Amino acid sequence: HKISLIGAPTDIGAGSRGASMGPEALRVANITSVLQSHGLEVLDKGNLSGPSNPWQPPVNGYRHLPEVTAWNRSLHDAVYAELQDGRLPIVLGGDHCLGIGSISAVARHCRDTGKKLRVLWLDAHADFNTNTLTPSGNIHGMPVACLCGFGPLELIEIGGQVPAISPKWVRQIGIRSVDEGEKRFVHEQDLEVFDMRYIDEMGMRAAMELALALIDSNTHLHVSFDVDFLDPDIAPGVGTTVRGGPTYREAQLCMEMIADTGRMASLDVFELNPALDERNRTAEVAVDLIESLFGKSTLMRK
Ligand code: DIR
Ligand code: MN
Ligand code: MN
Ligand code: MN
Repeated sequence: HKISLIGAPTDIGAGSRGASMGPEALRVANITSVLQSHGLEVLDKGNLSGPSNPWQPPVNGYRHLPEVTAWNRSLHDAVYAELQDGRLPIVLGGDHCLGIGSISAVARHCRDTGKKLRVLWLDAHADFNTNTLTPSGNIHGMPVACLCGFGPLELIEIGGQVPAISPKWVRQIGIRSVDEGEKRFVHEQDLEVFDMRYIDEMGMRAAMELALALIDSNTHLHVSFDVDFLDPDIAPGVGTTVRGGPTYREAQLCMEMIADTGRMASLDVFELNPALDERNRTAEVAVDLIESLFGKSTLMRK
């Protein structure tokens, strides 16, 4: 696969400012040359542009809905264009509200090409809130619900079909913070969640074996990597740290098992917040893990 980097510098859906600087921090951490060192062809498409963050309170349970819509439309178009061109898009976020534009484009591409879609959602949070369930109004807590058709029309229709995806296509890993109403909704919609309790008891290997089960040569595997998936000890540079996340080794195993499928065809890297980081170390750990997603391994692989 040939890779296209798409920067989406906004924090429009988040509860703190700074994820808008994520794309540049990933570039400073050498994402391009690290991928090139594995023989991959990388084209950095630069950054999208969109409305600035007006920092307003929620309206009808949504903060910044018009601005979130504008950013996601533009990201949808950019991701869809790269996929149509036969390339593997890596979205450099930006907050996780952008998962709506990115994954709705991936779902559209899968409809065009007759592929089955599997979405791996690596996150501390389920991101399954709606405007009535949300405690914050921040749309970065709602992208999975929007993709499954639960959200405002302007967000759920971005990919040209409502819903963009089925909850059955999603596997969530690393979850450890779900709001009260959101919990009930996750249960109701029967999302498949490998939460930290599961990973503690069964191990990352067993969790990933199940999350990756039934992937075949006709599967498009999309990875949506919210950097707050990682334990704050290794990844302090995010807006909403939640203690008790995967360690460096657990995260490496997760990425290596994804790489082993050979089916990852699109990737998001969201919620990196350089304003809260320490000397860019969270960006560096993210790039290190992305390297594993693209097949870095200690020894020759058999
Ligand atoms: C919380 C925080 N569940 C909310 N969400 C996220 O505001 O909806 N933080 N995604 O990263
Ligand atoms: Mn394709
Ligand atoms: Mn998230
Ligand atoms: Mn999160």
